[in-house]
Amino acid sequence: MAKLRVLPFDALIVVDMQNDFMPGGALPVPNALTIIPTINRYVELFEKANATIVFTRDWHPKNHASFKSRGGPWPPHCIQNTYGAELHPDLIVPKSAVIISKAFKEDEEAYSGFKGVELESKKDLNSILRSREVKRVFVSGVATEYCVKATALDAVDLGYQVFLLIDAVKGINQPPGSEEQAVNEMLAKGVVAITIDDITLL
Ligand code: VGL
Ligand code: ZN
Repeated sequence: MAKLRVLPFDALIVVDMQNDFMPGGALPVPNALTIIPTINRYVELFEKANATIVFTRDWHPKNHASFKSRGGPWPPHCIQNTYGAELHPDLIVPKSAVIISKAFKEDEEAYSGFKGVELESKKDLNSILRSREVKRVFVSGVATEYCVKATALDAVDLGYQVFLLIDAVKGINQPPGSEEQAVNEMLAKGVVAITIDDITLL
């Protein structure tokens, strides 16, 4: 495959690289720390190309409907304004990055970044990307089977060309095989899996 050149109308989406999803956190994704250096390399490439860089974050109120205490599947995690909800400190987060918060309403689950908003402007991710004339999105982060998959598939439905950064995602993989299944689902819907070696600046 010829290398892909990163263009100003591209967007990197880094999904939910928050402390609670890292080992030791409330809802750990195995080996999630190992993708941070690769994500940082993508961030630097996209920054140099003047492309859009988006970080999504799970941003739950403390009584969120997805928590076990309310009959949901998950332990409490990513509670607004706590350490667990912060992006991991080793991530490079440029000043110009767009931060998208999601699942901040008590009674609504939202896995996809496209269900989130930039809190200050209240703009949703699709409007932000459309106003910047973004055509292609490159998705990384955690968890492959949940928020990464939901974000990538919404992007396909919204008409973006979608790349999955396969060297920069991690799944919970419970039961084993579920991460691979999620990747295959994305590929079947037109998502293209690439690694950092498939990308170039010039
Ligand atoms: C996620 C489970 C619960 C994710 C968020 O970021 O994939 N998974 N909340
Ligand atoms: Zn959550």
